[in-house]
Amino acid sequence: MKHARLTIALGLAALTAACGKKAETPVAVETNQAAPAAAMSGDMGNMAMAPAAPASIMAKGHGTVTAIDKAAGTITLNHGPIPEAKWPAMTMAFKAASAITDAAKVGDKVDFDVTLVGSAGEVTAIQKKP
Ligand SMILES: [Cu+2]
Repeated sequence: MKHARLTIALGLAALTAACGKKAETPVAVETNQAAPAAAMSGDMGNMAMAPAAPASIMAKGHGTVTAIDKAAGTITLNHGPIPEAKWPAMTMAFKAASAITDAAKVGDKVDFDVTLVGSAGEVTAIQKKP
């Protein structure tokens, strides 16, 4: 009995340790990026991959459709602030699938879902406001 209890206690300790390690991971990543000297002698192909693509952010927005380019697959929206991306209100073009560019019309007031990567974004869903 005593032995079994000890095993459980050790298991919990291991879990706790794992959590602590996870929290430290971003620090390790930053350290790698701040050490280009070591990478210089290495493979240039890896260097190009090193500046990791910015994380994508899923966000919701509200705005007005100001242009649609079905051939280019873009929709331009005059949108309000998007706090998830720390974006102010602006007018900009987003990538959009044909289902979205076909459904939307210039002048529509819409709520939309958007996936943002850096300064670019793709509208993944759009809903016209009544
Ligand atoms: Cu914008």
